[in-house]
Amino acid sequence: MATGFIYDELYLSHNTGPSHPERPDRLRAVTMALQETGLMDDMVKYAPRPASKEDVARVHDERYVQRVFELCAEGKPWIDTVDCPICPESYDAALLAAGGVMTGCDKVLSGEVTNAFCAVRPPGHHAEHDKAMGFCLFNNVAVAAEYLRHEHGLERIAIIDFDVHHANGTQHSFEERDDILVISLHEHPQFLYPGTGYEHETGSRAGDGYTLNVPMLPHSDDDTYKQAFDEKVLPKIEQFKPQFMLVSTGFDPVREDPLAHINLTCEYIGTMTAQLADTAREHCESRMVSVLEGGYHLESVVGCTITHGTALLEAE
Ligand code: SP5
Ligand code: ZN
Repeated sequence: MATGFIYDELYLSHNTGPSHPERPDRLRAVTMALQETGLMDDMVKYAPRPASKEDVARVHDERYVQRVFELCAEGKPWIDTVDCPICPESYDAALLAAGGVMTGCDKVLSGEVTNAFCAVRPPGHHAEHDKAMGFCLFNNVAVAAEYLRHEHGLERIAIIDFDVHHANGTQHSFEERDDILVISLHEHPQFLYPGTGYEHETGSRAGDGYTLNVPMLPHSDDDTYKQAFDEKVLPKIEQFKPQFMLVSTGFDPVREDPLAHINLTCEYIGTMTAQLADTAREHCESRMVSVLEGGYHLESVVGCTITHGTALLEAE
């Protein structure tokens, strides 16, 4: 079957200023990479629909949603932290980012495509219940997981996050629940923002054992990641038997990335993607939606888009 690609030019209008690493050129790099290699021709393009306030409020405090709306409309320069710059268009872009992942899920569940790649911004995995963090406004993947639970009636969803930063917002959304498994592989919290995601954070109450953090030491490389993937990540997914896989895809664990200290190659990003796609084939008829989170070295974003997109297209 096929791979869906979800993207909209509105994502470029979230203007973070001239010197911010999370900038529109990141998505231009993604689309250029897919176009120039011809991978785009093999993908099915979909326009994202915006998430509604109600969709977002399954994850976020509605007063926070309102606050994002108002601060953007008022032309405020940032929300909650200077790390999270906003502009008047940011609210609509953020709703379209969360909705884009929902669109990807719809297309995969309808069987139109096997899997999908959502090239969205702003990213989402740091966004908390009632505050913006780490360049993120709404937690795109978390909103989509709740959508799959409530609107599609799925009972077991696995979220795998290989962005180099801990998926704090995603973890906190679901850490007391056993229906949504959250796995985050990231640079060790002692060395990198946001400073959470220790191995001992494993979930609580009904969610005990349904959060897996895999902290990686600085200078970890393809080999150390492969070992962690084979020994920890894949067995955990296999034990859970998900009906759907959401992947928070960060291109920032690569060696060239300016924000972290992990030394993956772009080739290995493709290998991880292929392993996840294999697991999805085994457990959930290949149903998998990948969502862009970070990745700040533009040439590496190009390289990783090619390996990631190729692996998605090669999935059965
Ligand atoms: C999506 C993603 O990859 N986000 C990465 C966010 C990295 N942020 C680093 C910020 C470091 C400085 N933080 C100061 C916080 C003051 N409130
Ligand atoms: Zn990141």
